[in-house]
Amino acid sequence: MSVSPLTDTQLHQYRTEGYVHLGLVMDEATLEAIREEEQGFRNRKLRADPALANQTVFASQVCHYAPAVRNFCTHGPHLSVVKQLVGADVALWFNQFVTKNPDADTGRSEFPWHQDNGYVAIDPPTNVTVWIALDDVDENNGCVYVLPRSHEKGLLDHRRKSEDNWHLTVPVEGEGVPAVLKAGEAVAFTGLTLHRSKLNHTDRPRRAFFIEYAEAGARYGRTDEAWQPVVDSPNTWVVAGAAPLPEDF
Ligand SMILES: O=C(O)CCC(=O)C(=O)O
Repeated sequence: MSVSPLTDTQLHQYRTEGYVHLGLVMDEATLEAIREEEQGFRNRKLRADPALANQTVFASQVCHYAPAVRNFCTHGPHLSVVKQLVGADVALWFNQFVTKNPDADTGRSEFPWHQDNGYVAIDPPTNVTVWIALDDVDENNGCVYVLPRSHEKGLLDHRRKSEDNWHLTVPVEGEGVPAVLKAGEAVAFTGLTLHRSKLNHTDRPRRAFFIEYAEAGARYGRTDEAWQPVVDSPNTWVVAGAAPLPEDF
């Protein structure tokens, strides 16, 4: 399958609003293969911690272990559009399954407002997150909400949600816009776009997979660390173009 190039209007929306819908990016066979890989990670995690059955299950940097995911992240039909958003030199920088189990409305499956760069900053912040629904998602089962134009605020100061919760967050007023998607469809947003997801009120898991791509020449940094080239991170792979050679190569 192929993904239609973004029109000038869509590119303008991404630049001004901080997000854009990409439409269908995964065909049925890929979707099935990736769902099967997700199930494998989830089963393993649930065996280790049965309490996750009514919380969100995360499986990060799964490319090494999951060939269908790896093939999609490095050769998927969405990459042409990613190049439109990031530029010719693109590094696959992060990938993660996020499976929001029904939590019986206890609040444990909420993912609070944050910018992806609030966890690990990227410089320049031209990175994009491609968030792909593996199930149909809407307001009832915990779709992602984006806050239009929030990327214009720059990198915000994120704090732990609470002492016993590892999520980082910032105070936000407003609801945001729900990204209602069919399985296999994606929304793309910038590393500075505030987003969140609410509870899964259904009785079935809400499965999603997201990928972050950065400029291959970008640097990454956590608050207490010096900037490092993105390509020096062990999980990074350049999927288009090339990274610039460092001075001391
Ligand atoms: O998939 C979700 O519910 C939100 C996940 C998210 O925003 C993240 O992991 O950064």
